[in-house]
Amino acid sequence: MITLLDYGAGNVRSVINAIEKLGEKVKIAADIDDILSAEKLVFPGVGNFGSMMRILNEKNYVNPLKDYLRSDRPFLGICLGLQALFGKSEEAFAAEGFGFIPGVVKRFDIDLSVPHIGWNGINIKKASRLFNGLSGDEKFYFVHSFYVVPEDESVVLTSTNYGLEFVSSVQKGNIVATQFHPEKSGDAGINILKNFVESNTEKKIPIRVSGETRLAKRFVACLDVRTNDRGDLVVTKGDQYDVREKGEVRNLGKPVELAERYYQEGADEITFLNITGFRDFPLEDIPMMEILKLTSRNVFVPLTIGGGIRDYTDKNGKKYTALEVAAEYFRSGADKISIGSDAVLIAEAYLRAGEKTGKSSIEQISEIYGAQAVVISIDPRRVYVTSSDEVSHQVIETESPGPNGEKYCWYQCTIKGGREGRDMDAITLAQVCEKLGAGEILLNCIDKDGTNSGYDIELINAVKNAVTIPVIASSGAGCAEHFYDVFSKTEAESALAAGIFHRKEVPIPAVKDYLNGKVEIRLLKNK
Ligand code: 1PR
Repeated sequence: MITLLDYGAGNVRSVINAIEKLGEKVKIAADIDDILSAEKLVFPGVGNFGSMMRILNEKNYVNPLKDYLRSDRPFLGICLGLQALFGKSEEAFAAEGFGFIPGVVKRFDIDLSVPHIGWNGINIKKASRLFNGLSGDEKFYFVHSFYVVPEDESVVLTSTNYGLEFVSSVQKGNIVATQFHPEKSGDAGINILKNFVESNTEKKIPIRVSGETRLAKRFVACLDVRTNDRGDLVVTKGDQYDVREKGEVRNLGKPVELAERYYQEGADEITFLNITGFRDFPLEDIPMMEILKLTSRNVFVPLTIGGGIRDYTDKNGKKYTALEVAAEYFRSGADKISIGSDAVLIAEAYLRAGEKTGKSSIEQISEIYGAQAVVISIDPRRVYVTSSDEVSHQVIETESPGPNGEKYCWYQCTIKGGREGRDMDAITLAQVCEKLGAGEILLNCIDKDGTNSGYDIELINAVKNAVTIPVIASSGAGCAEHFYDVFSKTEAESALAAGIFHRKEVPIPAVKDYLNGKVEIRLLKNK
């Protein structure tokens, strides 16, 4: 029996699903006794070091956890569950960790995007039963802005390279902890969990121990979801955001089935966008929650969900906050949430006020769940102008002139699924949202959406050069070469596609085959 510590933040459902997938029973610790009597304890932590330690202290769990660690019974800490083993963290100077492993938690200070989000490798430093069945060149899923620095090198199990070499897992007796998320790292991650759950495995050092690891470029499969006219929830796909064909909503398949297919085919992340979220209200939108719960049972890569995340008053006048909506999504299996229309309104309010209020959904959700859990989905369209000072927006000079030969354009943000243009440009929106605590930009492009004509490289470069957080390039992929283009002509960390996967024009394995050896990517083991 595995005892799991759920202190209320983040997506523990995926850890439970992964361990149950291994045929093991999971019990969620309900009180101090459950911790002290645990045979094996798993501590998944997502979010913010300060709020984690505050909640653990409020529940009087800190001392029982310290006692458990001192008893040297099997323990697996994940992400913040690793950082909690240390003393001080730069994320919350006032907070005190368990101090079980002497050392500190530092923030990445590198000239790469922070948070470190994506699939990276591990340099194995010592033998461990955790590595049974691994060949050593697997990649694992990381999503963090801070890393641990132990005083005693002997506890270091693995390191990983991202601007610097940092400790990505530790082991002290039966106490192991990883910065990466095994429950979100596909088969390689399930393997690590299996080795933790099964205690009769001997120590191993895999055959292929790499010297330097590299962050892979990420492939995101996106499922635009809405109800069709008969009320069925379907995966649809727009053509420049128009999802109707002969008046009918295009139906490209069932969300859960498609998500599982893309996972099996090697997608590094799956994104669900509830494209009529601006109309509906997620907490009443049970089918969308069900999709997430069902998908997270069999899909062990990160899940992002977007659509309708905003403060809301229901028909009975009951008020809900965006934070409550996000919390329900995280509890249902999401790792990240994506905010679309509301982000534009929040940025407009910020620019009017000229200062942060701490009240926006971006600020509140990133405060509790961490910046890495907040994605901003931008829906811009090009507006051509004859000169760069014709408008007060951030304008770029373009290689593809406008209908009247205009050499300049700006990218107008829209809300409500492209239905309403706003007096805001996409570059400014991305910059403001980063300031407010967002951790990643999903950069769509209405002009390119569903056209198979390739990504808008100019837009992606303009936004990527304006922010320090990761950017997901989206809209327009029509062939494997388009992925090579975006990864060779921009610094985008990820590339998202939808139509070509739904219409089976270019399956994910074919894209990865084409890019293998050209770009650092995550390959499935049977490759
Ligand atoms: O505004 O917070 O309620 O969120 C609504 C979400 O739904 C936003 O993330 C918005 O991008 C999305 N959305 C709204 N309407 C549409 C539509 O298509 N009518 N889809 C829509 C956005 C863009 C991409 C698409 C890529 C790749 N779709 O996600 O998947 O363009 O497509 P391709 O590879 O086929 O070219 P809120």
